[in-house]
Amino acid sequence: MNDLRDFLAECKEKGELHTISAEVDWNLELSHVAKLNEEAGGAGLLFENVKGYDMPVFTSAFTTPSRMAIALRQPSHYSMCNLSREWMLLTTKELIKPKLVDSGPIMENVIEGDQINLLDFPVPLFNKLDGGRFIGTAVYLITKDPDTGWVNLGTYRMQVHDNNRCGVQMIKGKHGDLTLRKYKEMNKKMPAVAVIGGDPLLFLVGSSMIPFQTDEYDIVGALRGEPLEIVENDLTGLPLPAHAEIALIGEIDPNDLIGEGPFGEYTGYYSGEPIPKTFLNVKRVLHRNNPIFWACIVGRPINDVCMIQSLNRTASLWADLETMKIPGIKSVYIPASSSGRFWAVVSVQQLYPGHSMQVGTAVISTTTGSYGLKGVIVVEDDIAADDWDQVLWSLSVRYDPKRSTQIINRGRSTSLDPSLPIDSRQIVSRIIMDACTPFEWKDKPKSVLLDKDTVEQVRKRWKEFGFKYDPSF
Ligand SMILES: Cc1cc2nc3c(=O)[nH]c(=O)nc-3n(C[C@H](O)[C@H](O)[C@H](O)COP(=O)(O)O)c2cc1C
Ligand SMILES: [Mn+2]
Repeated sequence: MNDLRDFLAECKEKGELHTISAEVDWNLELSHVAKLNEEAGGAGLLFENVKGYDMPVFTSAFTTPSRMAIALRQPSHYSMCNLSREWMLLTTKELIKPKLVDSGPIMENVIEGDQINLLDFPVPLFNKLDGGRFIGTAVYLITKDPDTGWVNLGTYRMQVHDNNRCGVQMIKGKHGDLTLRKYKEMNKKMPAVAVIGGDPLLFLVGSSMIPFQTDEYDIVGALRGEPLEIVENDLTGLPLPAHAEIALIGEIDPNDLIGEGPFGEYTGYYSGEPIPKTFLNVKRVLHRNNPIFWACIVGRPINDVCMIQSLNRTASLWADLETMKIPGIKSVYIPASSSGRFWAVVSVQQLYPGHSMQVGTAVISTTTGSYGLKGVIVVEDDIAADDWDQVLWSLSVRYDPKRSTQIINRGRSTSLDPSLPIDSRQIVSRIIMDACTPFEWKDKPKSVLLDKDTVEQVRKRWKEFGFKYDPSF
């Protein structure tokens, strides 16, 4: 798989793509059709006939694990937990650098200077109170560290301001922001390219917390199992994926700001009032012949963003815990329904007194868990971290609120947490819920377990009982 087109073809073949040929308006209608289809657990959508445009729009790429699995080249029955584990394993091995090629389909069309109009693309208005039309949702911004040459891909939402300027909302501390600060010190503008399309892994990796000074391209290579093809653009010298659909090439002036937002976010709430933010001044647009525009629907979970965050935060939290070499970790899960970031569940085989609480306190101290997470639930190893019914059962029968809870008063938060007052969202409290029977108890309650011999006997006689399905035990 080299590009978005290959991904769409594979989705189609597996019944995971629905094409809409009826005319749909970019103004609210498109996002609403997509959102309602996502809520029904529907397929990815390709809008072929967007009012006033002849360019198709793709949405809902990752709202089910089965399509996420296609992008990740994993078996389609894999759960999110399985997919995260594969991600963790592949990205903590040797990384694979991209391969520079002379040309690629992204060079097929070039638009320069005053010929550029960002609204020549079928940019949706997603929700009624959005500050404008957002061209960048399924997007990644490419920048380069002027000192070390580190190439970063980061997904930051992008609102169209006018013909050739669009906002880039880089939250403080994100890699794009750290690089921009260097340019600011040098009194220079930062060259940057916003890209849509290419291998879908590019967007997945661009929106993941990849470690500082690690090139996202190398992570994409590791997940692909082969190098990604890149071309070097003459205007900025930044490496672009050769098979991308659309590239907006330009620069960001660290000292020039335009009011951006609000935007109906993946938490199900709007981000606050318009705030002055940096923007991309687009000097050149590249696109393939017959380009496909790609967008992520937002609003209340489940949506693409929550799924992506669930995937990459589960993987990075799992990797963090592995790095700490805490024994007994069985599975880790940050559910998409927690907006893909606010709650974590870890399953652990308890080996010594205090072990389960060690896991809980470890989680909130990891790189992943120290940002925005507000709760950890630790369960015993007979329960998978992504089996919510069993997790709730655990909280019912192994958990005593006073004994099993610890509250941490101050942790790093996110400005997108709607449970905090709008003007003080820097700090959040955290809760650790230890839903494990204390290891040191001498007199443990006795689990009702099925008798092994009888189970074996039942398995042998299964067909005799007239069941039409095979035993799964
Ligand atoms: C669709 C989507 C939109 C996002 N929008 C933003 C955003 O506007 N600002 C931001 O800082 N992070 C945003 N994120 C999260 C970042 O992509 C994520 O933190 C990523 O790690 C950033 O890359 P970096 O670590 O290289 O800075 C978004 C993620 C997704 C999936
Ligand atoms: Mn990065």
